Amino acid sequence: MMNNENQINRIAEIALNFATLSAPVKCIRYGCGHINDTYRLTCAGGEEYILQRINNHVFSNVAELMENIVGVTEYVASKSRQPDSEKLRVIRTKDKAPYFKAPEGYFRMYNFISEGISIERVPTTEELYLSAAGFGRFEKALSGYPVEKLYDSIPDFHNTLKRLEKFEVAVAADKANRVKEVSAEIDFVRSRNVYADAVISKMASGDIPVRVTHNDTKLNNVLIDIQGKRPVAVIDLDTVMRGSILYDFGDGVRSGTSTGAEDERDLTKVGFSKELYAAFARGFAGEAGRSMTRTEKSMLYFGAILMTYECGMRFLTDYLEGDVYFKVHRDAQNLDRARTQFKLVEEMEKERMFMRDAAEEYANGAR
Ligand code: ADP
Ligand code: GN1
Ligand code: MG
Repeated sequence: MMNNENQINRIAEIALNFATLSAPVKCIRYGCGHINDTYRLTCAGGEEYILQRINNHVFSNVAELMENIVGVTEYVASKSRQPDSEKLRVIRTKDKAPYFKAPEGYFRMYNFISEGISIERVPTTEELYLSAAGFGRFEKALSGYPVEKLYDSIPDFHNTLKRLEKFEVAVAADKANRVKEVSAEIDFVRSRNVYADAVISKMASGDIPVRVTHNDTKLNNVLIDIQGKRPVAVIDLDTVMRGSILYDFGDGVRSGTSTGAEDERDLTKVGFSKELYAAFARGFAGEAGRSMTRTEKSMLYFGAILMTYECGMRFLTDYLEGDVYFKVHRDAQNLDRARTQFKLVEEMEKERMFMRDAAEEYANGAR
């Protein structure tokens, strides 16, 4: 194993393969994503970049993944009147390729967007409103993007039924010998199994439209300018593919409306905030509500319950499989993550009428 300093030096060396404006001088680990290895790179002329080692275990076809991302970033940029520095752009290698294959894996580079920040704690209502508006605007910008141009970077990503099957396989296999510790959590997943089919069956029948969606609208995947009171950019485009707008509304609510951290151990700190929910619904629906169908508007709230249930199930599956998917930094972190999600599901279920009415009202009021 390389020590940290050698590893960083090696990353800086890899950066030399990309067409940066001046030579790389400094590189630090950056962000709190669960999937890729992210570095912030500073160059001699002061320009900054994001350099990422793509998680090839999660994204098996990097060429297709990067074709998606180049297409989407160029399209979204063409729809926006923001300055170029605020638009996410793939920085090519010196050979003009969208990624670089090193012995350590696949790397890609983006411009570093410094005009906004992503929120990594419980947001204020204003911060969540701006983040939601950023995601809503992104949906709107992508509404004309041809679905058929996109590869499924992770097939069946939000097919909750398949997620449930995978979960049952993990329970039966009990690879990490952890089933005995988590019978209450396993029961929780099984008790809500009717949720799993609700959206995919409606997408299959055409009752819910298939759209180009982000599919990972977690709060730290959007950059906002708090002083300027505006959203800046949506990032982490690995999962942009065919999906439902319910997923994007839902995952934003999942990650933005909890009163505690995603991996909080003290569940008394974790709860669903109605005030934060209203802020998210106002921001998201205010931007994207106009183009939603009646069925979508009436099911937005369910997207939130579904995404929270699915995410909790995914954390629990990973815990049972021995923590092979999501990055973990301590013991039982995936189990703690699953527990917070299940607590949120229970609280959302109690507030479902409020959630449904508020989201529908904001979506109907959208101009
Ligand atoms: P992961 O897939 O691991 O979640 P992300 O692409 O979300 O990786 O990047 C991790 C974090 O790095 C983000 O949450 C954000 O804080 C930061 N980040 C990523 N890309 C940029 C960018 N172009 N400009 C500024 N910050 C960025
Ligand atoms: C992962 O990459 P990141 O940290 O933004 C995951 C999401 C989960 C989220 C839970 C590609 O998102 O689906 O909802 O963790 N991304 C992928 O925090 O699996
Ligand atoms: Mg991310």
